[in-house]
Amino acid sequence: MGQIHPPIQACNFHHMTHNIDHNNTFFERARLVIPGGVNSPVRAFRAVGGTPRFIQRAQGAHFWDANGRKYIDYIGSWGPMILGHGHPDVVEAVQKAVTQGFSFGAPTEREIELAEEILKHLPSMEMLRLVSSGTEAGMSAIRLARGATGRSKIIKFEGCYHGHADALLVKAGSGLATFGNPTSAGVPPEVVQHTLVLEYNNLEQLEEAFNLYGKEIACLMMEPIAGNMNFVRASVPFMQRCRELCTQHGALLVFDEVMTGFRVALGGAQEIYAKAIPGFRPDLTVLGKVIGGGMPLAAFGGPRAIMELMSPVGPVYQAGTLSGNPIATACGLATLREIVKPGFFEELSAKTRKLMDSLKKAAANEGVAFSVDSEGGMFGFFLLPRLPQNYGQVLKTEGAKFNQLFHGLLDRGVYIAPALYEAGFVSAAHSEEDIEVTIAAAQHVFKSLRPA
Ligand code: KE4
Repeated sequence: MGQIHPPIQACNFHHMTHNIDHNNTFFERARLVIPGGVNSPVRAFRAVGGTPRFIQRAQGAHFWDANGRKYIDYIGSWGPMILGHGHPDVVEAVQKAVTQGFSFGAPTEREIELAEEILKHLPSMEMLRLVSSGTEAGMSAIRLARGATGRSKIIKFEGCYHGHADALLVKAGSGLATFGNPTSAGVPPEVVQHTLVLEYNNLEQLEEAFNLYGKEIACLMMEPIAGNMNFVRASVPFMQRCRELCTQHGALLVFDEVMTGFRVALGGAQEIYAKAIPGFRPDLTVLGKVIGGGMPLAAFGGPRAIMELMSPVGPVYQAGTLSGNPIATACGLATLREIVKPGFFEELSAKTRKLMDSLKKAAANEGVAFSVDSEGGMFGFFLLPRLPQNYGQVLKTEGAKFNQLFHGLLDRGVYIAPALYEAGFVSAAHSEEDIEVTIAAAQHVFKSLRPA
């Protein structure tokens, strides 16, 4: 007689029946039809090894994998899920939106509402354009900076990621302030010949680059707090110099706040730097993740004089079938309406900082070198005695140790980023209990990481 199937509702979770690991089954099937079995490389667990978890559903601070295993989620879709998964007001807004139509290819009121809401919190921006991904927003901002200045060269920093547009897939050149080489196959050298890659927080290289090429530089693009090398802050003196040199040479300062926007503070990282540097503001800002609430939505914006260079008003072309998509704008707007509520960021910041301080203490108890940092609902930690200031220092982390930490936590139901150069995220849905469970799990793992 065939296997007696459990009641239908249990089937949804593909419980580990007869020791079948459904994550593995899905992964093998996925790899036959999708490169690496994933639609974005970091999800494949290649850096940490093991089988990616195929997520069946998520709720609050948790999600469940194909075996019905529950995890505390510190990825939050790499930033968007700042409220946690399935916030009732966001679900309701999206459900209502889908009954009114999925996509029109024509303007809607909600795009205006979302634009107005975003602009309310970012005084450096008077206008913005909605697009469908951070890559698209970053790529468009570069094109706009080049159109606005009539210049071709751009500066970026090693360890910062601004999406996968060709001109940005560049690694540092050989010597100081030399032009970059492609980090990816398929990017012709001439496409990156105008991209200068400098070391983050390196004042000397910054000065040299502007001395050599100042009048040819269209923009300097940076993550103000670099979440793509886990969590590295631009020092205030460095940030001040970026601003001064851009102003002095007529280059635009482009803040890539796809990850930090509406995540580290309501006004993003630029609000934090404006507190340290009076009158500070970037020229252009790139946004994504939180403003879409988990749906495909991103944006770039700045002063009216620059933004009105964008088609159809000005000569810089950019377009998108699903830009400002009505379901995505409903999701983004409902998300923003929650995070603007009084006390939201204070509470999120305190919870995130408590988690970091507790992890640091747990590591210290086992003599494990561990440094932490956080801002708002974004955090980073390093198996290093001190916080790194640039990509080279981040890479001093022993990969094997990180992998041990990653899998030790994963086995205890705590899901952190499967790569040591990625940041982590706490949501409003993470409870005191979630934090306690995480700390307890980390205490176990740090014991196994105790130095010999
Ligand atoms: P998307 O094209 O992935 O929406 O955004 C690109 C991007 C731009 N700028 C910053 C600062 C970003 O962090 C990102 C995307 N972040 C990665 C996580 N490090 C997304 C995760 C992934 O690539 O799957």
